[in-house]
This record gives sequence, C-alpha cells and structure tokens, in this order.
Amino acid sequence: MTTPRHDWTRAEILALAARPFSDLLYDAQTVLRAHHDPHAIQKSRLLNIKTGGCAENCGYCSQSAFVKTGLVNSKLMAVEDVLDEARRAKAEGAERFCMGAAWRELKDRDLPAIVDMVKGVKALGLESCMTLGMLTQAQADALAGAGLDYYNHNLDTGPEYYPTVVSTRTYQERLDTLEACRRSGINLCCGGILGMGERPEDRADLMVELAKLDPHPESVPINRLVPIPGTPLGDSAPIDGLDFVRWLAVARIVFPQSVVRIADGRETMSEELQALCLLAGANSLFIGDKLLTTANPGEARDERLFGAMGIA
Ligand code: SAM
Ligand code: DTB
Ligand code: SF4
Repeated sequence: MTTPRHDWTRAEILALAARPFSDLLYDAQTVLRAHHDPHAIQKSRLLNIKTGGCAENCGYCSQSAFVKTGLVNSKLMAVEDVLDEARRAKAEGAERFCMGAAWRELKDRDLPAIVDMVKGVKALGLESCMTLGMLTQAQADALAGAGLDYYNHNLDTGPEYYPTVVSTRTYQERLDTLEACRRSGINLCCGGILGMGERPEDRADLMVELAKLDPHPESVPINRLVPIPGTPLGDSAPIDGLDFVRWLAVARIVFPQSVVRIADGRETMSEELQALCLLAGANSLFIGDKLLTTANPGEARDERLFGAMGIA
C-alpha cells in the first residue's frame, strides 16, 4: 500500500514521467492492484443539463459565449427530463450520474431545481455528481444537504499555463470552490486536460496542485483535449497517445487511492490505446455515446473493450 502524499514536487513528477515506459506502467499497475480491484471499472454517465452561453472563456470549450461553434444553446432542463435520462443511464449500467451546466457560477434561483435533481438521482440508487461552475459556501452546504455525492471542478492545468487557457477566472477561484465543497463534506472530482499546448512542467504542476488537496480528490478525471473548431484551441495537435498513457500512469502513482478516469478524448482512441490507458492504472470512464457536447465511444465499442480486458 502507498500512503497518499501531498508534497510532490515538479522535479519528482517530471522524473516519474520520464521513466522507461515499461517500468512506469509496471509501477502504476502495482499501485492499482494494491488499492483497487484491477478488473473493476467505475462507470459514470454525463448529461448536459444546460447547454452553451457560458460567461467563462475557457479556450477548449464549445459552450463558452465567447465562441461560435454552431452549438444550440438551451435553458436548464426540467427536473423530470433529467430524471428520465438518469433512469436510462442506470439501465445502461452507470453507477454515477454526472450533471453539467454551462454556468460561470450557480445562481441561487436555480438551486431548488438542482436540489430536486440530486434528490431524484439519489432516489434511483445512483451516485450523484454536479458540475455547475463556482459555488459559495452556502450553496455547497445546500448541495451537501440534498445528498450530493461528488462535485466536479477541474484545475485543468498548472497555475503558470492557466491564464493562457482562461482569463475570466483565476486559479485561486477554482481552489476556493473546491475548498467550499470539502468543508461541506462533498467528495471531489477534480482533474485536468492534456494536449492544450502545455509543457511537461505544466502537467507536473497540475499533479502537484491536485496532490496538495488533502485528502486527494476521490475522482481524478484526465481529459485528452478534443479540439473543437471555432474555439481558441480548435487547431491544437492531438497529444501523442503513448504520452497520454504515461501521464495516466503518473496520476495513478500520485493518487493511489483515487479513481482515475479517462474522461474526454476516448472517441478517437483505438481499443489498443484505451487498453494501455487501463493498464496504466485508469479505472473509470464515462459510458454512453455522448459527453456534454462531444462524442464518446458508446455501448458496443465499450463492450468489446471490457470483454477484451476481462472487466465485468
Ligand atoms: N462549467 C463547469 C466547469 O467549468 O467546471 C463544468 C463543465 S466543464 C465542460 C468540465 C470540464 O470538461 C472542464 O473543466 C474540462 O476539463 C473538460 N473539457 C471541456 N471541454 C473539453 C474539451 N474540448 N476537451 C477535453 N476536455 C474538455
Ligand atoms: C471532466 O473532467 N470531464 C467531463 C466532466 N468532467 C464534466 C466533461 C468532458 C466533456 C467535455 C467536453 C464536451 O463534451 O463538450
Ligand atoms: Fe463554461 Fe465550463 Fe465551458 Fe468553461 S468549461 S466555458 S466554465 S462550461
């Protein structure tokens, strides 16, 4: 068993990431096996409960009001419609239902509907997760009171590169919302994106910042940038597949007790590359054929992957 550490340095993480591929994967797989069932995958399902028109300017996102991507904006979905989707997700094998809204921050006027969604999802026997932008302490407490299990709020990259990607909020504001969730007792889902033109140092810094959170986030989603035409990062070259695998292995070693998720970016990965991601210690993914606005492999492809890997 590895004790989670909160004092990782940039240099240590860069050294880890630079190890021979087989050594790195062997160690990551060993950490996975010491802390988790290596044949189990945590399955989440995402639903965009409010699409587009977001007041933030995140350079990777199709839902920012600063960009034209052809996306059709919509208002917050009705509670019953959200619960219909949650029932479907449960029938498809999801354990956790994650609801995302393209908001800079949660407004108190929307809180009653959000609380009803959390309660309804819980009543179906699913874990609940919300990602709604920034929260005040009172809002986090209200979500915790409704029974919310997880809040997703990513740090996305290292603090030095962050202002290049988004300028309408600060890194510290991200950390403040995470702290509010922690105080209210909600589990954290917090990770980042690789492939936005960041240096290895920025990836290492992301891991350092995530590792400072005490306890570590219970879920660590690692997204592979999906370049969306019309966004500032729409022309980005995709991150090399084996490089992505390396960083998943680093995340597994740095966050031994956390569930590490291959989040966005699976749609364009071969089965072989996804199998390597799982060998590197990732043990969670989103099921279904759609994430928020981007595509995901869906049931038939995932069944082949799970079958090949011996995952139930
Ligand atoms: N508005 C909320 C927020 O920013 O926290 C929640 C939704 S936001 C879409 C959730 C996360 O999805 C982002 O933090 C980012 O890590 C990831 N993401 C968004 N667009 C992406 C893209 N094109 N490729 C990969 N990951 C993406
Ligand atoms: C996370 O790290 N990835 C999810 C979830 N948290 C909310 C989102 C992935 C998809 C984002 C891009 C899209 O589909 O538009
Ligand atoms: Fe808004 Fe979230 Fe997209 Fe940023 S990532 S523009 S906060 S929906």
